[in-house]
Amino acid sequence: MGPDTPSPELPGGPDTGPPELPGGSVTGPPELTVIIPTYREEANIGAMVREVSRTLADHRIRGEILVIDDSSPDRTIPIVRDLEKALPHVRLVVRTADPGLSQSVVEGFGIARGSVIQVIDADFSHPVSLIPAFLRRIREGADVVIGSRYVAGGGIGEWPLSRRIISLGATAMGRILFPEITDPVSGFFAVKREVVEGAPLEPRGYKILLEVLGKGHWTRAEEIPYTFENRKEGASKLSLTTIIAYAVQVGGITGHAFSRREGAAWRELSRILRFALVGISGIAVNMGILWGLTELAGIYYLYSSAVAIETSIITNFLLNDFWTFGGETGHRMGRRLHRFLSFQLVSLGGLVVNMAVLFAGKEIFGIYYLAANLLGILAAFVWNYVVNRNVTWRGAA
Ligand SMILES: Nc1nc2c(ncn2[C@@H]2O[C@H](COP(=O)(O)OP(=O)(O)OP(=O)(O)O)[C@@H](O)[C@H]2O)c(=O)[nH]1
Ligand SMILES: [Mg+2]
Repeated sequence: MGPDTPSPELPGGPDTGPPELPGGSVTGPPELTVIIPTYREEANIGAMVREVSRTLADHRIRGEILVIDDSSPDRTIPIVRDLEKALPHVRLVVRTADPGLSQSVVEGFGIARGSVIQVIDADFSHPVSLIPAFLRRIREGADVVIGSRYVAGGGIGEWPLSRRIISLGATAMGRILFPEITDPVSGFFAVKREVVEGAPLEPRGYKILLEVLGKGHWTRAEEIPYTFENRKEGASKLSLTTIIAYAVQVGGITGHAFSRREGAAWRELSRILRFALVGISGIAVNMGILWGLTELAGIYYLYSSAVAIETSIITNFLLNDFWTFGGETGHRMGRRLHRFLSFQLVSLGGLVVNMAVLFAGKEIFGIYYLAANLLGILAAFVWNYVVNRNVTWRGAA
């Protein structure tokens, strides 16, 4: 389709903006910037830009569409150039250096004129029809709105098992930092411009949302369920380097949280640190009681050990309940007993995890048993933290 023959259903740009919109002026800055990163999307981008355009017009949203392309060798650029001429609210940016999805999105943040920024894939994996709902949530006070595949009502299309596993692993890693967010690596999200403005984003990985959550300025994040559809056309670009880049990114966000000492990721990391310190104190309690009962009271060492283990579970629980999770989940005695019971059961599970890893390490992989036990302790720590965080102290902010 040439620039001179816009199809009749295309909104004509600023002059179609309804005058009753808040802010009034039809030539004023857009409220919403929709960023569409592209690389070799000739098969999708034309239809995608038109669908976004139509959705904005239908909902009377004053918006602009920013296509950020990494010098695609296919027809992506000429297609968007034509649309740019036909639709005044469409802009194309062609990048020539430092290619990458996250880099492109961050460049888009820098030039977006809207006070709200929406990011969406070009391949119809994300439902365009939800864009107005994202904007509404932001208007109602959210700083970040995330399209989630993992809240009730969301889902993923037919993914091969390998992709499911990679995606779940990435999500799980992200959830350690942001336990209240079910899909912290979603590529479909909206933010207030202030969230990313001036934030020290280092767009290395594939998962720009995690970077935004880790380093942006936000307090209220909400999720909207959606079903991820497989790309309509074109080839997938997910690779091993992507996964490595993601791990580096998680490391970077962790470092940032430690240096800044505020924000959601820091709250969670400092909690993990407190949980670890409590665990170490538990070892001291366990050893001290075992020694005292055996040496001073002359009790058979295995009986001493049973008392020592249970005492350390109790002191660990109390320290975690009052300190690690700050008593934020209610002080009523009944609730506390309930949490204790849960903690006790999780600790037993930790014992099993520890022994299973010890056994597998020694018998299957031939690792020296003390080294294998260290791995077991690490695995039990991860188990204890993750399960207690999400079950025993599920509600902790
Ligand atoms: N600017 C830019 N955009 C990219 C780059 N890589 C991917 N994209 C775009 O980012 C969006 C998501 O990329 P996809 O290739 O769809 O990634 P995916 O959804 O994980 O995998 P598939 O849909 O299976 O290909 C699409 O709009 C791509 O065109 C890149 O290096 N630079
Ligand atoms: Mg895709």
